[in-house]
Amino acid sequence: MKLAKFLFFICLTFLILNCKENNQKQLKKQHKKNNNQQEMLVEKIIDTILIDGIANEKTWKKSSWHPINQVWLGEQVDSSDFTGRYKLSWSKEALYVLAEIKDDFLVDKIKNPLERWWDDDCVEIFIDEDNSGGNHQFNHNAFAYHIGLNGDVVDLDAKDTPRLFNNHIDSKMTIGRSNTSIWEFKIYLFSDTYSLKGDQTALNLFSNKKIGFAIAYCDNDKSELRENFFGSVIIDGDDKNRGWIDANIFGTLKLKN
Ligand SMILES: [Ca+2]
Ligand SMILES: [Ca+2]
Ligand SMILES: [Ca+2]
Ligand SMILES: [Ca+2]
Repeated sequence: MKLAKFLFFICLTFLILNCKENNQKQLKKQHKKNNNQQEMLVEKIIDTILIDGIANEKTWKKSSWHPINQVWLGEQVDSSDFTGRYKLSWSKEALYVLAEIKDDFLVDKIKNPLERWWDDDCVEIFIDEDNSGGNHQFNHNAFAYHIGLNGDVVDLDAKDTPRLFNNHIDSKMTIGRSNTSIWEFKIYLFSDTYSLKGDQTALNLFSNKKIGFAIAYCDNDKSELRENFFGSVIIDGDDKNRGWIDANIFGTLKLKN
């Protein structure tokens, strides 16, 4: 009898695991992202970018701003509560992002970076290295990096556990006048076979490469929970808080020399 029970549980576990894997494959297939959705061209760096939160590089001076102006959660607010914009560039080593965020109250009250990281102010950067689109909730088909005010980088690992991915993004933020912060990011890219215990060598970038990308800001000012969530891409439908699950909503970057 005991043996029968044991065999039953083994079979059940196998079925559940198999089902989960098939579901993820199915999801990837069903929702194929447009190869050029909300496409933007990104020019290569023309000088070395120092990650110091100061945008005095020639590369930044000649790049244009793009808005972070889509309400993904919460409501439209006035420009002193939140205004955000960003610039992009790339090198063989990494993708660079400069973000300028105006936020009236900077909140970092949850000391453990792995606890409700989205309820403190943070920049969220979405990366789908091969622009495949598809589900990435419990796998590394894409990443949803939350970068806190102190530079900690948090995402879920392949088993739904929050982890620090501080070796994926170098960043520095400085606070200037009028509650405006300047963030500089150097983002290393990893393939969908990435594992925390595996090889940590980042991929090389090259001209004409396409990358799934979006950037957002989680704004909390005076509340227990996040008040608003503003993103860079237009998301159809009522549920706009889908970036952490679904890489189909990301825009597309095309790298140019
Ligand atoms: Ca700099
Ligand atoms: Ca605010
Ligand atoms: Ca992918
Ligand atoms: Ca805030």
